[in-house]
Order: sequence, then structure tokens, then C-alpha cells
Amino acid sequence: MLSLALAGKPNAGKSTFYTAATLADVDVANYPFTTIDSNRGVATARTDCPCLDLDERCGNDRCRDGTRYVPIELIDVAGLVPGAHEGKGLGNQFLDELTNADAILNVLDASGSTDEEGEPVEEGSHDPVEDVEFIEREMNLWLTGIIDRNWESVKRKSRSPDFDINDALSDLLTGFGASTADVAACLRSLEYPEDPIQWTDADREALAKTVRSRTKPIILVANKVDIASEETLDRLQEAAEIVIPATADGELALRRAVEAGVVDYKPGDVDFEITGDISDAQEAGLEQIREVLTEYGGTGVQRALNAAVYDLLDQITAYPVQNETKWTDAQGNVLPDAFLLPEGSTPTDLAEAVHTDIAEGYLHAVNGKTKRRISDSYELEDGDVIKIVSTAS
Ligand SMILES: Nc1nc2c(ncn2[C@@H]2O[C@H](COP(=O)(O)OP(=O)(O)O)[C@@H](O)[C@H]2O)c(=O)[nH]1
Ligand SMILES: [Mg+2]
Repeated sequence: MLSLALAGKPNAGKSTFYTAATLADVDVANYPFTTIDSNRGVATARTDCPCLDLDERCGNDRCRDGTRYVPIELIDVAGLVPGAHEGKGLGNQFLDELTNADAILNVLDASGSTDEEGEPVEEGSHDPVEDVEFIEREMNLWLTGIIDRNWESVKRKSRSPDFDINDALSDLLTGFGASTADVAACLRSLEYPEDPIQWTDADREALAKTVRSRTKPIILVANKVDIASEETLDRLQEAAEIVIPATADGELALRRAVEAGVVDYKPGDVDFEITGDISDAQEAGLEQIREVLTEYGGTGVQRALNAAVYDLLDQITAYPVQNETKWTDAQGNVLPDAFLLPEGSTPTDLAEAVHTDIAEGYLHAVNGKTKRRISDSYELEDGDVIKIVSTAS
């Protein structure tokens, strides 16, 4: 399952974001690792369900009236402080937690009410733009440290006649979540001395940066927009490529209100409806949240998850079915599963994601929308409904 990590300074709102994003997940029991520890849970990406093309909605647990929620893993990494790569704070432990992540949501306090160490200060007295690069810098330094500490062993290996720099570095970097293909791509983009003995600190640092940005891309979540100044937000928007204004607190309040049955709201909606009896104070609180939603087109929590999944990681959603006409599985469930796959994935990649047995017995695939057989090299499109014909199914 795709994995996103929330990183940032203490008090930026990571845990609030995490709680909101993982609350009211209908199907958590099906995902055993949701209970591995308290800071790893199931959140979702939001997309249009293909059942919108059918006469009736599919009725899947994760489909709400044609809005489909696809499970992803979310990790709440405890707060990082500057110097974490040297073990400051609880540094290394937390950087290790980032290892499993496919992408990082850098949550920062856009209101400037926490200083560089994450200590509360008077609102607006810290410039959050200074926090933008900090996660990236700590991760780069941390990875550089790992490469530096292991360079002796790379040099030793290089004396062997069948030495291959790509293999040696892949061994070193798998722990960071970098595949052999990732390492090869990074090396192609760099200029470096043939002989590891001649590598300089700058060469190793450049390698670390490239590997980090390829395997742990980052988007910025400008949290606490409800109390942030517009001027700061404008500057934040310019400081990074993808910046999502958000109110984690607002999302949490809405999801709790939904749980209590007093509000009608789907995560990612740009508005909500009050449907139950609430106190004047509660209503005033919700109306304040509505103002933020109206201004920013939602609370930003779902938008941040979606931006990471679909924009940063370039995923598509594909729906495997057994019956290409009814879009059902063997039990008659309509659109039972949704899989996130990287853009450019093929029917065989989908088969692999469903089950290795299905992949091994793969014969061909049928596009559920056109009912036509598709080639093995067909590039899946977002929202495709695919029947995989396999000796194993
Ligand atoms: N005003 C405002 N406060 C928020 C928002 N999100 C979180 N907070 C508050 O910020 C504080 C720190 O939040 P927490 O999630 O514990 O931060 P963490 O240390 O990054 O996990 C708490 O008091 C939250 O209620 C938000 O969107 N707006
Ligand atoms: Mg926390």
C-alpha cells in the first residue's frame, strides 16, 4: 500500500492531521498493519468512482454516492527539530520512520505561532517560510551521513574485479527505500569519478540529494490557515512547488461532527450541511470552519493527500473485476477493489498488485469500459475497470 509520512516541527499540527485523516475509516480491520502502532494508520485518496457510469451506485463500503476513497497508509512521524540528523531531539528514530514512506507531507504552522524548535510563541512572531526547507535539509544531511559512514565499504568493494558502483550503492540505499532502478537513474543524472576512492564530500552529498528527492518527494501543507495571514500564505506558495493550505483542526471537527451524526460532509468536500441539533457555540464554531472552506476550497486535508498521491507520485486508480460487463467479483460485489498504481502501469502490473498467483497465471486482460481485449503493454488509465484473465482466477 502506498505510504505517506507527516513530517514537521512539533506543534505544526501533524497529529491533528493524522487523527482527522484516519478517523472514520470504515474498513480498518481489513488492514492488519493499521494496528501495528499508534502512529500508523489508514487514510484515503479521494477519486470519482467508475460506478458513476452505471445506472446505480456500486454500494462499496469505500464509495459514498460515487465518491470513492482508496486506502493509503499514513504515518505520523513525531516532531523533528533542527539538528535531527545528528540525533538532536529524538532525531534518528524519527528519520528512520520516514524510510517506509513513498512521499512526505511537510506540515508547517503557517500562522507562525511556533518557533524553529516547535515551541509556542506569539502568533506571527516566527516566519514559517524559514521552515520550508528544513525537513528536506535534515533528510539530505541524514542520508549524506549514512553514505559517508559506509563509504569505506564501498571503497573496499571497488577493489574487486566485478565491482559495480550501482550494485554497491543499491545495497547501501535499499534501507532508505531506493531500488536498484532508482539508484541507476540517480547515477545517470550525476557526474562522478569512476573510482570511489576519488569521490569528494560534495559528490556524496549530491548523490544523497538526488536519491532523497527521487525516493522521498515532499509537498508542503501550510496548516492553521484559519489563523494565518494571507501575506505569509502568499510567500509560502512561492517557496515550494506544491503548497496546500489546510486546517487540520477544521477537518477533525467536521469528521467528529459527522461521526456524531450532526453534519453531512464527505472528506474533500468544499462545503457541508448541518443536519442535527447542535448548540449555538457548536454552530458558531462550524460556521467559522465554513469560512475557511469557502476561502480555500475545503479544509485542505483531503486535498493534500490527493496532491501527494495523484500529482506528486503520479498514481492512477484501477479497478480489477471478474465480470467485465457487470463490473463485479465472483460474489457479485460491484467494483470491489481499487488499486493505486504508478502512471504507465500495464494490466500485468495490476495483476501483480492483485495477487502474485494471478500474475503468474496471467493470460490476457479485458477493458471493462470498451469490453475489448487489451494488449499486455496497454497503459492503464485513471479509472479503468479491468478484467484479468488468469489460470489462477
Ligand atoms: N488554529 C489551528 N490550530 C491547529 C490546527 N491544526 C492543529 N492545531 C493545533 O496545534 C496544536 C498542535 O497540534 P498537534 O497536532 O499536536 O501538532 P504536532 O506536534 O505536529 O503533532 C494543537 O493545539 C492543535 O489543536 C489548525 O488547523 N488551526
Ligand atoms: Mg504529534
